[in-house]
Amino acid sequence: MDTTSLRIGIVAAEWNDFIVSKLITGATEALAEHGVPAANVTQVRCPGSFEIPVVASAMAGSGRYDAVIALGVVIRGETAHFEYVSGPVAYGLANIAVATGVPCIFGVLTTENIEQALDRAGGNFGNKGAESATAAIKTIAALHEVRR
Ligand code: INI
Repeated sequence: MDTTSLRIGIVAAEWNDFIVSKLITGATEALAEHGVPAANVTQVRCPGSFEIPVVASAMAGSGRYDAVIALGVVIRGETAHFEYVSGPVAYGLANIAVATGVPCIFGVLTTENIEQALDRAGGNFGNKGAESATAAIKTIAALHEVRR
């Protein structure tokens, strides 16, 4: 697959920006390694992870992106409504992807504490942003395969 013409949308939450910014870096660096030009990658920020689906929906529905990567960090210890934020984001993205046919990658960390999040944002357990970029490329390739 020619990755140089792929257009990728990234929607990232502002909450926990000191961790989310590491996910964004991981995603953009991985996209570049996969051959996607930086000019083809659009980044949009939204207030919190709960707002990710509505922005992802607009991006996916616009016809301007081959995939949307959603990045955020939801930490249980900081909110009593952890499930009310993380669940809708996950299910929202899955529903948008199926409804539009545009992959919406779930790169939202849902962790018990900050340490677990940092471990997955370039720490001991890799970078979920980079993994999300790879998942986007692989899913686009899979869809090319079944649609041709
Ligand atoms: N948003 C996050 O992205 N991560 C969090 O950990 C978080 N906590 O802890 O509350 C969070 N809350 C904000 C939420 O996503 C919405 O922006 C807010 O409820 C307004 O709709």
